[in-house]
Amino acid sequence: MWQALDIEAWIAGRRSDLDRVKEPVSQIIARVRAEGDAALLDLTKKFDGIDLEEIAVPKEELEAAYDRVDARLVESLVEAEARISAFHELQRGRDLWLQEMEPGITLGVRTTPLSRVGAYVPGGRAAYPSTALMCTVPAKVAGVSEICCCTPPPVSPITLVALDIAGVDEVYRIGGAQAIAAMAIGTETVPRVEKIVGPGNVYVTAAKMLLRDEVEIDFPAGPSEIAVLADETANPTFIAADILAQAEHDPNAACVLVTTRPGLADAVGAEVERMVAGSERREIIMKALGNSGYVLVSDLDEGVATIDAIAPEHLSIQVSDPLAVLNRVRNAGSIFVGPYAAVACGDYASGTNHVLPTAGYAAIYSGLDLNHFCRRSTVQVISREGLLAIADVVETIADAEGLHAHAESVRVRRKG
Ligand code: HSO
Ligand code: ZN
Repeated sequence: MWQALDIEAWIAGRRSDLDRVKEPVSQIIARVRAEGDAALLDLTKKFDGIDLEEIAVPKEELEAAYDRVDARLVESLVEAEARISAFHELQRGRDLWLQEMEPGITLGVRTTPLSRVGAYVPGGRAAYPSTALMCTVPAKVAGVSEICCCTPPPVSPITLVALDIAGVDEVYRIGGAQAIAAMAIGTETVPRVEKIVGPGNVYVTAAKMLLRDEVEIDFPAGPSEIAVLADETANPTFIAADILAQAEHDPNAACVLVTTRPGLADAVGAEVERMVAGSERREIIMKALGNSGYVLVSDLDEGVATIDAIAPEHLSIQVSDPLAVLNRVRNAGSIFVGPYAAVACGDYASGTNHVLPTAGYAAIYSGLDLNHFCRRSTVQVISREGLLAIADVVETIADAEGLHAHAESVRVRRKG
């Protein structure tokens, strides 16, 4: 079960699923575009097996959900929200900064939140109140004025409580590609949004990618992944536990151990086998382990290069000097440093975001943070003195481009 991986083939194979579903997802999008709510109701019947009476969850249902959720869980969600909120609050820059670059020329940046965003929160196999918080709390902190959420029915009261704690404005009982299409295009019930964030299965991810002309998206966030970079000092039980924690998400989850020590790969394999035997989610884990395994490297330099090639969603660094390695790794969605940084801490409650790029996209995208919910405008304040200081340069380049009206727009001001 625990196997050595041909890492190049493994990397090459993991994006192929998206192409396979492009055709059926395009058809779903076309139906939502043409038929609006009627398509949502029909597709929900077809894919979720549910005859929806209403697409929108009424406010009273959100409030009533608290009575159906254990008090300790409500408290934990409140505590997790506070930590996520605090960490994202730290990412807030100034709404406006201005800097005098030279006499008469002041430049700056003004940051404003998006107006309306949509969060996709997966359901199906399990309820994900943690994802409900991760998608919406940063939007709230950023100051987004309207936050809506789509999640597949039946919607768990736990998810509703989390969405209420985060202060979400609207919740819709729609899942899959049809939910992404509804938020991107708009229907009678679901007003369109400016940006969609949140993880999902391959259909959700394909819909996000296909609708990029119409809506801003965060990044592809599919089945969970972990890569562990470990040396001889690592604890095989801790590593196996982290591997199982991500493997239990999804049959398509993937876990890779990159190690300098063959004995450690064997020890982790033995621990994984021992732990999986007692797991409730054994079947899912076994399938995920089929996409997982270990890579032996000759030293940490090769290990770091291997991690960069994988660009994992989560990286766990289990070596004698993990902070030194931290500085050398470039591609990873979220990095967990040292033996006690269980990935589950970031999944739920330390405060970092668990909505992260997967399938190697960590090489080019950053995980969900405050920046995803803001846009920036550059600003310049130029006086006559400042204009005279750059007039010659602007006019000369504008004339060279043959754009004489540009040059003239500066020249006329020299006189006035
Ligand atoms: N590890 C998942 C997030 C999650 N974990 C939700 C538990 N619940 C993807 O990063
Ligand atoms: Zn997780």
